[in-house]
Amino acid sequence: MPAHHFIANTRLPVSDALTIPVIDPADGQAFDRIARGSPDDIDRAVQAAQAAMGAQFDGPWAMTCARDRGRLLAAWGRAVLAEADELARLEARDTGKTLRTARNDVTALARYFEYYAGACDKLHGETLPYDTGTLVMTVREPHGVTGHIIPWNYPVQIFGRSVGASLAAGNACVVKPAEDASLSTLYLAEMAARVGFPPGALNVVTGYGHEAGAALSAHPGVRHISFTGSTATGQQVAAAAARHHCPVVLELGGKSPQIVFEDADLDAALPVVVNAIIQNSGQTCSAGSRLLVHESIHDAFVERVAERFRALRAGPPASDADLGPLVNRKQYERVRGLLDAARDEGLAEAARGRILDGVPPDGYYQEAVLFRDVPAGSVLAREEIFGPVLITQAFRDEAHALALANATDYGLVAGVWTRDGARQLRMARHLRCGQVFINNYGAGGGVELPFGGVKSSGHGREKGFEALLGFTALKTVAIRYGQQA
Ligand code: TXE
Repeated sequence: MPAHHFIANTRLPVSDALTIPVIDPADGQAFDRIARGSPDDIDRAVQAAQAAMGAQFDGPWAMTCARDRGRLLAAWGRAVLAEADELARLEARDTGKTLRTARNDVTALARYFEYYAGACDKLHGETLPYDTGTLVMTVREPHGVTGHIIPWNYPVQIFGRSVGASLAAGNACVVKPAEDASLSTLYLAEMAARVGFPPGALNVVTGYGHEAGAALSAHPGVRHISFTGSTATGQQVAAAAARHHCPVVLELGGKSPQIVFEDADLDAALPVVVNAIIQNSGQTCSAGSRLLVHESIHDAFVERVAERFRALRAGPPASDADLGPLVNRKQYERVRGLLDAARDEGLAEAARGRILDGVPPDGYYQEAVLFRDVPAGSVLAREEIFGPVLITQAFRDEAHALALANATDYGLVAGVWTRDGARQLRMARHLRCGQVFINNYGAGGGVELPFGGVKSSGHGREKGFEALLGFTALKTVAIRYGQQA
C-alpha cells in the first residue's frame, strides 16, 4: 500500500520522496514506508476535523449524540477484538515488542473503547445553588479539535486511552503517531471509518516530530493537546500550545521506585518487581527502574532478583524470548551509552541476562542488566534509561526509603511492598508521584484508573473518567426565571 495520511476517511498517498522507511527492530531492515507529513498536511487534517465539528459545533460529528458516539466506540472495540491477531502482529513487527506484549496491548485497546463507549452518556454537568429566581447549570462540552502526539512504546494503548476518551467527549481528533510506530494507528483509523465514524472525526498524519508534531502543537485550530513522550519534547509542545492558549496534558518520563520493606511478602514481590522493569524491554514510562530494599533483606532479596535476571532472554518478537529488541537504533545506542557511563563511574553489574543465539546481527537486542548498591548521585539513579536496566539501593528505615524514593525530578509511579497497614498509608501519603501501588505494581494496567505524573513527569490525567473530564470544557449557564432574592 503506498505511504499515505488518513484524512476525512480517505487515504491521501504521498510521493516516494516524501516518505520515511519503517524499520523492523528485530533485524534492522526496512519493510515498509510511511508518509512524511508537513505543516500543510497537518493543516488539511485540522480543517477536516473542524468541518466534522462545524464552526458553531453544528457539524456532523458535533451533532452525533452521546448514545451514538458510544455505539460507534463499542463497534470499534469489537472490530479490534475480531482483528486482534493481525493488529498484534503488526504492532510487534513495527515496535519490536514481544507478540505476547502486543497481544496484551491490543486487548487493553479494545477495553479502552469499551470503557469510553459506556461513559459517553454518563458525562454530565451539575445544577448549582444560587439566587432564588436563577437556575445555574454546568454543561460539559467538547473542546473542538484535539491533537494527539503518540510515542512508540505503547502505540495502540496510548491511542486507545487518548483518542477513545476524546471522541467519547465529542471532540474530533488529529493524531500524529511516532515515526517509529505508525502502522497500527493507520490501521485503526481505517477501522474507525469502516465501523461508521463520519469523515473528519479521526484524522492521522504520520511523520517526524519536529515537522508534523511541531506543526500540530502550533496549529491555532487545535484546542487541546495530549502528549506522551520525553520531558524535553513535552516542554516544546507545551510552549507551542501556550501561544494559542491551548491546554495540554503531558505524560512524560519516570524514574519510578519499587520499595520493599522487611515485612513484605517477598515471594509475591519478586516476579512483580522483575516484570515492572523488563516489561516491553524497559521501554515503559512507569517502569519500576529503582529497587529500594530494606538493608536487613537487601542482599538476599537482590540475589533472588539477580537469579531471575540471569535467566532472562532477549530475542525476536515472535520467539518465546522474555524481551524483544529495543525500538530503534537511537534508543539502542542511548541505553548502551548509559551502561558505558555506569561502567566509567565504576559501577559493577550484579547480573546480566542473555541474547538468544542466532538473532539477526543488525537487530537492536539488549540483555536485561542489574546493578546493585548504586549511589544516589550516579547517572543510573538519576536518568530515565528506557531499557531493561534495574538498579538497587539499600535503605535504613521508612524515612530513608521516602527520601531516596522522592530524590528524583520525576514523579510518575511508586510501588510499595509491606504488610504494615499504617505504613502503607504513610507511604501513600508522602510519596511525590501520580500513583502509588501497594503490594502490586500497575494494578494490571486497569483502564479505569486515572494515570499521570507530578513534577517532570507531567500534568493532567489520562485514563479513567478523569481523562474524559479533561477532554471537555465546562460551560456555566445561568437562567433567570423569577425575582432575585
Ligand atoms: O521521544 P519524543 P523519543 C522518553 C524515553 C526515551 C526518550 C526519547 O526516555 O528514551 O523519551 O524518545 C513527537 N513537537 N520517552 O525521542 O521526542 C515524536 O514524533 C511535537 C518516554 O522517541 O518525546 C513522537 O511522536 N512532537 C515516553 C513523540 O513526540 C514531537 C515515551 C515522542 O517523541 C516533537 C517515549 C516536537 N518538536 C519516550 N519532537 C513515555 N512517557 O512513555 C518529537 N515529537
